Amino acid sequence: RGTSHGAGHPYYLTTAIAYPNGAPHIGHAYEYISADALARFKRLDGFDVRFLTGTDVHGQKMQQTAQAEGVPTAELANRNSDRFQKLQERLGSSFDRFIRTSDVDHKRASEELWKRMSDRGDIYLDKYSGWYDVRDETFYAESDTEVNDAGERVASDTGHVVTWTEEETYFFRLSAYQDKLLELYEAQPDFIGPDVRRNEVISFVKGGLTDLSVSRTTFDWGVPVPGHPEHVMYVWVDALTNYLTGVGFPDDAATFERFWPADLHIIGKDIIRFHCVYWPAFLMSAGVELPKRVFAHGFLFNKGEKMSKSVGNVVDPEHLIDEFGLDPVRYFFLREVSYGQDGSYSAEAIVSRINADLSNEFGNLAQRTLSMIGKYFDGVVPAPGELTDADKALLDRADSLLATVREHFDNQAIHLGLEALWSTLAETNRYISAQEPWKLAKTDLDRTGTVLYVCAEVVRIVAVLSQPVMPESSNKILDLLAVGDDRRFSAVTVRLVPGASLPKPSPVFPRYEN
Ligand code: ME8
Repeated sequence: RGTSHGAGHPYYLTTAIAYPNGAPHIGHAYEYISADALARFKRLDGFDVRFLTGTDVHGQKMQQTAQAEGVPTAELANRNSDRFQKLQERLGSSFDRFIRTSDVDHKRASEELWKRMSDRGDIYLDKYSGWYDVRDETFYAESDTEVNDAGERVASDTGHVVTWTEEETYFFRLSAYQDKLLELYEAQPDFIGPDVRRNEVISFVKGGLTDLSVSRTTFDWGVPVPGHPEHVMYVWVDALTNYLTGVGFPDDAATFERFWPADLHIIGKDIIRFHCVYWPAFLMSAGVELPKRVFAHGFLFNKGEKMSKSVGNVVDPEHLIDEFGLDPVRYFFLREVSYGQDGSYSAEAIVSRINADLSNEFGNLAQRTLSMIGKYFDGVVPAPGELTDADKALLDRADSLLATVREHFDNQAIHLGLEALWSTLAETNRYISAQEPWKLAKTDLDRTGTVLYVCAEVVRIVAVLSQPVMPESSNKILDLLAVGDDRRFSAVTVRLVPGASLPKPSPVFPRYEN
């Protein structure tokens, strides 16, 4: 693995940390699956990956939910954080740490970041009065709110009800960072992806930044402000700091120096302002290096409709896995939705992907190839003879997949990586139909062996490169091809070994029958 592309270089990626005020939903599952596929690809490609995820337990919403349920806030946080962690395990997420912002080392990291911002002169005490959305834990200027038909004051962009708050709080001098942020977006064009989000952030910052209220005194569920324990930090200050805690800030210098700055923060499109405006400003103030990239995925909708408890269309991700299986669900979301855009899901769409893409395109090709190797060659990988132009073209195409998939995954275009793999499978299915190895077997066994060898090679390469998306199924296929564990990394150039005995083939992607 030392000679592989990543050559053991560190790569640090994170997901957003969810509010555990309720059960996880499909939107959360989608974020975890996609971040996990990116993490797994980097590992496959030889990087020393650190993948952080977890829960964001503080804030007014958590405290209010706990009060409404009549349980202590810490109990609600623990109970639901466990559910988020179990979901990730069920999804096959390969995280290295599941952080909860109640963890002891996180308090230490948050205090340290605060002190550094304060030492810089960017924190001051003042009176805050304005509108607050508890659901999104967001402050709004009056001009960003309106009165709805029901006579309630709501945030103009989300329609969520806001409440008037007036209290003495600490402020962060965000206004001082407007020019520095604009320079950042200019100098580091990759800082925000996709482009539509970058443009959104730039126009928000150009519109002018006001100082940000960063502490609260009307409730106590949070990290106390150093030296002023009657204040707790605004939940987003400590939440964002989790990315530093996760790599040992400030005490474990070795881990921190190895993995910080983060290579990639994966988040949903609704929280770009926090990650692309507040977060880099906090870090600049504290004198900490900035992350290299923030990528915002889109929102998932149930048959095009927003998922909500009142509509009753919230699907438990565990039920989808029970019904369709883990790898098909992972494949579906990553192939069906253009990563970075909104997407929709439905049982019909999932079934159609399972039957068309997995069962027909990939499963049948693997099964036909392997069973013919069984039938005509006693399950021993045939040695290829002289290659025709058609053979060479197909193998060249399969050999180029690693570079193609790498480029797409490095741009977070997961769907395009999968599209490249599947269009090669389609090409291979056309090849096998044209070559008709089942007919050739009657007249020319050498040529049959060459055709099956070429097909088996494509199946092997696609299986190696599908591991980040479908770890279990891809590995089953590699088992059937007798590809050793030491040949399942990105060094796909090692061809199948003629003469190797294969196990008895069994279908990996059954059709979904209702
Ligand atoms: O925002 N489709 O937590 P959260 C896709 N605690 N993604 C969705 C989604 C949907 N329908 N609904 C939510 C928070 N998400 C903060 C984050 S990070 C320092 C703190 C995504 O539980 C959402 O965009 O509301 C976010 O990335 C993640 O789920 C957690 O959302």
